[in-house]
Amino acid sequence: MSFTFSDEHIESYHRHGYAIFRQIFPESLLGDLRRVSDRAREIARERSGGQVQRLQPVGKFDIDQQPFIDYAELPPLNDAIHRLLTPRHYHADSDFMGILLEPAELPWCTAWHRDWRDNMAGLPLSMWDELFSDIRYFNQVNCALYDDHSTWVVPGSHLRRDLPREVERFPDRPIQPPNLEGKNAEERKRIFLAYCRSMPGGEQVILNAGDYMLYRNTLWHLGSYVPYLRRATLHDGVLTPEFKKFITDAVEISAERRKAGHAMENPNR
Ligand SMILES: O=C(O)CCC(=O)C(=O)O
Ligand SMILES: [Fe+2]
Repeated sequence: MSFTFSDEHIESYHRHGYAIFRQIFPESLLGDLRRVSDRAREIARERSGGQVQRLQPVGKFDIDQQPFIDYAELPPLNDAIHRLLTPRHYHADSDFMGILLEPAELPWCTAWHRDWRDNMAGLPLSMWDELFSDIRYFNQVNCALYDDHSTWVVPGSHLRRDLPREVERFPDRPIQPPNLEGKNAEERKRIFLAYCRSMPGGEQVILNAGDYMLYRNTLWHLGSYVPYLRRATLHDGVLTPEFKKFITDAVEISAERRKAGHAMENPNR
């Protein structure tokens, strides 16, 4: 059945920190987006090697932009975003939208993190902490062009700071990903799976091709990647003018403060 927006999407977003608009894409658009994502993969690997995680923003590269424009304009998607958030929220900003890709050679995963808090060295913690529950900020998208179960989340963690069991699991900053050094592909997969599962309350998100997941990036989450499952997942922000300014400022401020030797602050100390 094709997609229909309902109150359950709103409820899921606020309660769990994410909502999935299942099968919101027409087949033809999915095909066009897959075609340009092949080009994105080529460019990303040429520039950054086979283990590269993403190409971002896609608007900066020599790729046919028409499918991204069609994605940006898709009426049922814009309607769902506006009903779930507000009419001021918009997606597919060409300075931001990217594509997440599978690695060419070896499995790996990111560390468990909350975006802008645990993955931005140098950014003052207060910048994140003050805006943490403000719905104008921190809305993000993974939109799967192929089946994708790379992403893990701790549902509901966007509603609160860290629980004692999370502090106990990750007492230090920066949070380390699993150590995969010197391991073969099979061992890496096994080790990272244990790491994903070691987070209390962590759950793997299952997206099928054509599913659009909108989530609070203040959730605890991570990405886990294997070379044998093709991945092309649009990685987008649902922005407001305020959030766009935050992103620009945060990138600049963190770079300056890193240069000045500021380490990552520990929210639990
Ligand atoms: O690959 C994913 O789905 C998540 C990636 C992520 O959380 C990140 O790079 O900050
Ligand atoms: Fe993230």
